[in-house]
Amino acid sequence: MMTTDIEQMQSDLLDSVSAATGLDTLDTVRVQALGKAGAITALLKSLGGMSPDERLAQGPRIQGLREAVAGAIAGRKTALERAVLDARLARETLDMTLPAESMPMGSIHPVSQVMDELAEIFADLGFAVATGPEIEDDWHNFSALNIPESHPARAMHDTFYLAGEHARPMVLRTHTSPVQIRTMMTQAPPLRIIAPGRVYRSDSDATHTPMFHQVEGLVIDKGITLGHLKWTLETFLKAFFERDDITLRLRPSYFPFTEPSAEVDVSYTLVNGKRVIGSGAAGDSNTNGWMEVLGSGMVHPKVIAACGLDPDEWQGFAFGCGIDRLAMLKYGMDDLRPFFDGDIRWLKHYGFSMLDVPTLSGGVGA
Ligand code: 2NL
Repeated sequence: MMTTDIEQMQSDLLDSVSAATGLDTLDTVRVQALGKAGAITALLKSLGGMSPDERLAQGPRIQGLREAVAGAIAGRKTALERAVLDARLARETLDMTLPAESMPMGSIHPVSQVMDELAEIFADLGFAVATGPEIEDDWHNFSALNIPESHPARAMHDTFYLAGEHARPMVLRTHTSPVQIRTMMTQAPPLRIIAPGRVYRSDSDATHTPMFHQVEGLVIDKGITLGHLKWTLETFLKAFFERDDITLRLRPSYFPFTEPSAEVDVSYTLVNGKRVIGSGAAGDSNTNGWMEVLGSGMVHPKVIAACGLDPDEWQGFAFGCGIDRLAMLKYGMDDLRPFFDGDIRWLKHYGFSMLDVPTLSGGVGA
């Protein structure tokens, strides 16, 4: 083939490439030139039948033609795609200033709602919210809390132990107390904190789930007494259940980490067969009673000392309770298990609007 023919072919093909106004037309040009039966492909094939001298002369020309045309096609393709995208971007505009057409359909889980309520109520009393790891070593979860190696709470059937070799045995925390231990060890007293969060126990039936939620509270200061504990819990429970007719009963109890220890009961009244927190107390035993809601006590001197503080200088009180149980009592659920099923119908029924932010001024459970 003559040089002029190749030059003519190149200029014709480049013209076709520039003339292509759409990706389809461009692809037709590509097939005609470089496809299986394309003109350039035919030229490349013809190299095989040439004499070595001829091939040496024609090869570079044909390859040059192929490169020029392939390059032009690629360039044109990029430009056309860019034009398509630009057209789409110009067409598909969003007016970000328009109001929303409908509200998002998610809802706030009752556990989250109650956690927010607790944070709000205790913030008003000067408590900060503290958090910590859910995987703990056995010192922070047990030893620092005066729970000896032999204590039943450490037994395999209650605690989830992590497999593998660790410097200390690792567990899924069985309460949020290790958060308070860590706070006592890193922050100078006086302290007022609540520690809400997930806790784990190897237990599963109608009233127990292997993961549940707990909140603990801790005050460390000078001259703290059981009187401060009782006032704080009474103020908290009145704010939480949003009624003033709440009577507390403190019963002597035992926890390794508090001395003395007290279980806290609140009075309830039977209304249509359901227990409603408030009023009653003594009176008719058929319609009134006491319900246990919290465990509490004065922080054991050994626990204060384990955290590096002098128990003769610093004292305090602590308490703990289940958040899931608090939610059930306040919002009238009678089964714990649906809390963790993620059933959209249950959430629709018991969930809260994300605009329903608990505030003391607006009512924490509004
Ligand atoms: C219950 C009882 C309680 C505590 C938790 C605590 C934490 C520290 C020191 C001392 Cl760091 N005490 N926490 C105290 C008394 C009771 O929980 O029945 N929970 C479900």
